Amino acid sequence: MTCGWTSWWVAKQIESRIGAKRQSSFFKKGLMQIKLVEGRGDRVPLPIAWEDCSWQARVRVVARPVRRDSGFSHFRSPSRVPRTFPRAGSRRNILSVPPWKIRVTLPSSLMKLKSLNHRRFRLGFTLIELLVVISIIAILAALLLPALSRAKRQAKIQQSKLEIGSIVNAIRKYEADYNRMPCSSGAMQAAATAGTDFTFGTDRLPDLPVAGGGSGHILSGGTYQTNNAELMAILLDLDAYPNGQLTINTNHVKNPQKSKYLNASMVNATTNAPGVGNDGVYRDPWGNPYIITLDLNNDERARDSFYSNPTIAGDPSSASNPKSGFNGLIPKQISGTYVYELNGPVMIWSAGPDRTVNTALPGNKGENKDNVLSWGQ
Ligand SMILES: [Ca+2]
Ligand SMILES: [Ca+2]
Repeated sequence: MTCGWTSWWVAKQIESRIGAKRQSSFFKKGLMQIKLVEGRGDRVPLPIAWEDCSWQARVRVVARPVRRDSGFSHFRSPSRVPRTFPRAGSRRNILSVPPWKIRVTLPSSLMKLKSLNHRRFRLGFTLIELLVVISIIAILAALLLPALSRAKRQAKIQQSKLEIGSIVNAIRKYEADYNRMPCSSGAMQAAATAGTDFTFGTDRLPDLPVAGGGSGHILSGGTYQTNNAELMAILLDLDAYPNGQLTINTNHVKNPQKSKYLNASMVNATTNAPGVGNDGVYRDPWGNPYIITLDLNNDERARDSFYSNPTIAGDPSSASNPKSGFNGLIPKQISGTYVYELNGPVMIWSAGPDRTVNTALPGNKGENKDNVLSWGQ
């Protein structure tokens, strides 16, 4: 098979080299024939055949015809045209059509001239074939990219679940060793004053993107606000944060056994980097801080400042009043209103792949649906 563009190009070269006008060129039974119009209008069929294509097959005339003496009678009939074909595999091949000799020089070993009786094969591609291959690759890429994106998303969710589980285990081990929760005196006092639990929220951090109204700031409790860096200082036994700021665990006052309860990756960054940053904040795979709530009023229930909201925690499919809690949360009546708590001492959650929360939707809807939780999943 010969690519059409190359056929045309070679034909034009032959035409220019021998100074003849090309009437037409065509393929017939795999044989390219170029009809020339010379002198008295004789048609000169030049049998040329080659296999494989190349973009720049060079053609050079090495012997010019003696026009009048030999005339064009040799070529009046295609049947009288000597069918001389180049030898297959030679770098330079002579197409001899007396009195002309046309040399076709192959630019690379990819193009080989062969006789028509020789078995054909090729190593090159036509433009159409290349376009077909490119189109197939594009279609496969379009099919694979969403699957890869989903796989990457699931991998991050799994990573977040593992990290949340590791934090829960670290807190429970610390509690078992010291018979207290790993937190500062400020958190303890705030919880005691409010008579409730304490949430390590987004203090001194960018607010979570929020839908449904509100600031997206996750409150801690009372007048004392902080984030999970305090917890990490104790669980990782950090005397100072990587940025040099002293922690609440300076001189190991909160962890005198100097035990490292958590194996978290430390990252040389302050914002939006997964892992424990220079500021000591443990961020999820999407760069948002883990929100952690500890039971500090010792009732073995944790009340998170976000998921205690009945709008978020109430199960919309429940017909009862109050509604059943989303993912196992328990409604508790306080001063005529209901809040929701977890039947356990620790709650940890992440805003998930969309990095967003919604204050007006239940926990299993909208922006809250992809949140990664330490409970009920
Ligand atoms: Ca509690
Ligand atoms: Ca979310």
